[in-house]
Amino acid sequence: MVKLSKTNLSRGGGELCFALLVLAVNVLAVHAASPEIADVSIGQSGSKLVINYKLKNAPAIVTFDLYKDATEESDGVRIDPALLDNASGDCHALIQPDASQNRRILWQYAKKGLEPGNLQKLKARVTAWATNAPPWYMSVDLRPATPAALRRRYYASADDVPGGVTNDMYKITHLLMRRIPAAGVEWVMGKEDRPELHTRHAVVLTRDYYIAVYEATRGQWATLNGNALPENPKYPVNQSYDALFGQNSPYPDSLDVPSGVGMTAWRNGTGIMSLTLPTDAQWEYASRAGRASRCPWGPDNLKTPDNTYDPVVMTNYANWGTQSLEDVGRRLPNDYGLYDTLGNTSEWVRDWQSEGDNYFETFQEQMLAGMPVVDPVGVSKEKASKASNVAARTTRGGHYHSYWSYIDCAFRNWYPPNSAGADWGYRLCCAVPGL
Ligand SMILES: [Ca+2]
Repeated sequence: MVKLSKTNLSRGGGELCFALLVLAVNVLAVHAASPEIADVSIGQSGSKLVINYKLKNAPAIVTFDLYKDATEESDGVRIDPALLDNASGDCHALIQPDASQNRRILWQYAKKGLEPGNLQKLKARVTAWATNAPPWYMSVDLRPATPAALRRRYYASADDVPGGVTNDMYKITHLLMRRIPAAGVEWVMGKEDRPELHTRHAVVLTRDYYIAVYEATRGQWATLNGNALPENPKYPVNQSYDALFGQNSPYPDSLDVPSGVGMTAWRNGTGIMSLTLPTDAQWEYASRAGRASRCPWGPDNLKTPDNTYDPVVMTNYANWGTQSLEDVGRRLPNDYGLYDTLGNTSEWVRDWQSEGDNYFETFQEQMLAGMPVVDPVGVSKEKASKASNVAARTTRGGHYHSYWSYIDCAFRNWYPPNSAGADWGYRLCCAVPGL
């Protein structure tokens, strides 16, 4: 639905003569109760621009874009989202529907060095994201003093994330997560030429999920717990699987997480009760970022003449073969904007080791019927124990001192769940809606 209107503004005794063109757009949602934006208008309050709107029908996460020099035929010039990062009010958050209530987004353009003369012929595009398909980025403020209502903010794209996704705040005081478009996509997991890994097989994940842009860091863990920042706060935090989920975690037989463990602290500190680690399949899907190739940054053109992969190119993307952990986010991201999936630390995922036959036995019926495996959660503890005489949890990706052969989206390793040390880190994940 599109709504167009024009408004003139005045401030004090001066006539600003903005020619305002207002455009409201709502997201087409699948369900009957689709959120709808209505009655958008632009006004001014002091040195703030005010965008008014109403939200109808269903809760939604509301974001907005602003354009200048717009016409009825053209959006004009999009105002750099970086200039809008001081917007406040009813935006970038979950809003409840109320057709009788005007919602307001406030933008302090003067604090960005702009004057009304820079902002002619404005057009505002207000977007309501259905809660089952929320914006692509979610930022969670980990500082305990932050009021719960302000803790979670949502952004339409990487460009809209305040300060940019590589800002240090997302490595120390905030948790930045990216929605992974997984629902209903059939993809191929595993690797044919690595018999110790899963044979290639089709998988379908039935839901999107949010996953952290970075490995969890020491600084984030300290912030969450109200502690002083440690040395190297942007290094990955190293915790064992047991430290996160407790000894004898019953997963996948039960999702219960006892009190007093690391994951409980993450959940209570963020207010996101679905926070956890990705499953093995969720991790690999996110790491591949839509590619079938060994590494998420490119296909065979990265091979050297002797048919191995170019370690120099790998080094651009992954901290491997070095002597030390490093700050997260120093290398290049994959196509989903995730950093360090294949290097720095190997990342715990939820599953028990699910090697070869003990994994495929779990899905024998589907596999024989040629069907994809749906939402795999790995094998039972019993099967994991049988495979290697000790039940071990799975880790994914290589680490800072690993071999080049570990730098592979299909690479999988496993360790006793009480293993703790610099090799092991993790990447948080939560359900959509993570609201
Ligand atoms: Ca990693």
